Amino acid sequence: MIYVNQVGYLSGAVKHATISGGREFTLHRADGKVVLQGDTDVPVKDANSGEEVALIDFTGVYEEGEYYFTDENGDKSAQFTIADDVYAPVFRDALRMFYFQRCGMELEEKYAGKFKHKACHCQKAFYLDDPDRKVDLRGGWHDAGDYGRYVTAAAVALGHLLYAYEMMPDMFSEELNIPESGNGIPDLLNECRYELDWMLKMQEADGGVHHKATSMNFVGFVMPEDDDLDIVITPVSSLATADLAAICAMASRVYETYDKEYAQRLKEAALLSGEWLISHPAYLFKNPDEVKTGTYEDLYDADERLWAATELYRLTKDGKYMAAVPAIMEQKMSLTSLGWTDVSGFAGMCVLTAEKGCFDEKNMDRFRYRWLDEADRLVKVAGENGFELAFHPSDFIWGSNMVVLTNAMVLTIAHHISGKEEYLEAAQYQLDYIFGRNALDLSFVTGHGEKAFRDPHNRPTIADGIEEPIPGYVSGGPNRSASDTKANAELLKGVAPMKCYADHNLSYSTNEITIYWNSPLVFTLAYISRCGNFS
Ligand code: G3I
Ligand code: 9MR
Ligand code: ZN
Repeated sequence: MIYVNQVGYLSGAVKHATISGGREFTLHRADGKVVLQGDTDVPVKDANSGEEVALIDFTGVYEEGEYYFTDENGDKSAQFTIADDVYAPVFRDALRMFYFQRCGMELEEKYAGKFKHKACHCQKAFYLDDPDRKVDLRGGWHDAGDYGRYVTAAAVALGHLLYAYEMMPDMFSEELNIPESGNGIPDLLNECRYELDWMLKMQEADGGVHHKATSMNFVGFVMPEDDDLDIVITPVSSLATADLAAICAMASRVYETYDKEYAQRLKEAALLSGEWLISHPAYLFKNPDEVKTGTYEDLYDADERLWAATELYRLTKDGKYMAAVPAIMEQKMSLTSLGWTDVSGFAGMCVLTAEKGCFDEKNMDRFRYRWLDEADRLVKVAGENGFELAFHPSDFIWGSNMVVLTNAMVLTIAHHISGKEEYLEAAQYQLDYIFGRNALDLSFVTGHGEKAFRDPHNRPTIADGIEEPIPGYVSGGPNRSASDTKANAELLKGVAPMKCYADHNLSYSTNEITIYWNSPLVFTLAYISRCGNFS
């Protein structure tokens, strides 16, 4: 068996495949013509997949075209492409995913094709701690396969996307066929504004930000417009408040070129939440008893406060925001993590990508060392296993594909600040895994790759009566602690971590989709498409 990146390889990039159950390989053109033959080093046992595997390096094959491998048993790998623009279609679909997540507006056929649907969740939402108070909360993106909208999840998705735009604006000039296309503003900014506008509605006049807006219970498998459950807004949390302060400060900087008024509005919102943070202690979030939807439980708000402080400082240069930073940095946090529980990596990105002289050298160095240390660790772990995945068995948690993709982000940013190619190569291997170089022989992105997953836990996909899923969605991925009816401790007894997965729409703990699992794919693809064609 030979596992490949089924979407394909950039002509000039490092090209690896993984072979299992043998050593001999043959690379063919799609018409069968043999291009390369060889055998690998002695296979070694890979703890993540439980297989004996070895590496195939075919970096020297540059010619554009369609290819496949066979092994000594004649087994054929998935077909793949080598080309300079090989990631353009998946990049576009991964970005258009956010349009399909839009809430509160009709998705018209001219933009959504057969995946069109009517406007959803247009009713007023009410406040849990003041039920007579109601508000128009239309807008934003559905978080995931459910129809909830959660501020901390939103901020993280926006963080990945807006940093991608800020660092690589040239990668986002293509129009995405969304309603705002052609208005003179890059479509990534149009799309992100849809979410930012909703987030602003979650902010109180005193700056506090409500944690989430969902129904009391998860609705059944219906189209969004058929979900008529009441929408409840849960209390303010310091997590949501800090995340809003951070992302609005960051967004204010990014939108400044295109819309000064909007940038000003974002800045005011950021400052307001910034003040709230200074005068309030930690208000963490626990689901109120009657609310059963996602919690995004996070017992620690220091990393959110750190992200807010660095972004607010970068925007205003007001020293009061940085005053608390050294103390915060003494606390336990990674300074490289880019997920919703630990956002301290966004503080890292803020500092490391800032204009020269913005942050003092001592702060910069601290972030730089931690970042490069983590990137070195990832390179080392990747080098020690058969799929060159920077994972140990314990890393296969709920949403493991987000960890793979944010690891790829850490590596690309390390490449950005150091220029060391080994970081970029390791980032490519993480992307290879997502696109099918894994022991499931499966691409984790719908519609991209010969054997792409097809049955996500995504309510519209389940309810729309259309055979195939919307293309461009990232699956949560293997989860060794899976806990649903299609993947759970009993069914997965003895199954290797990388195979703890079910391509089934009931498997929410391995096969759901979310905005913040797509967003790091967008970042990684932008970076690799731009810089990965180097060897
Ligand atoms: O970090 C620990 C790890 O140390 C431990 O070894 C491992 C063992 O299970 O657990 C890890 O924590 C897991 C955590 O995700 C990691 O982020 C928890 O078990 C796991 O239950 C938790 O899952 C979260 C899930 O909600 C359930 O709370 C996912 O991260 C989170 O993405 C997901 O989010 C849901 C929303 O609530 C609702 N909308 C859909 C969305 C996606 O599934
Ligand atoms: O659809 C829900 C999904 O978005 C969540 O991630 C998941 C875990 O909280 O829950 C899903 O909803 C299920 C609920 O938890 C239990 N009853 C069945 C629901 C649909 O599968
Ligand atoms: Zn909706």
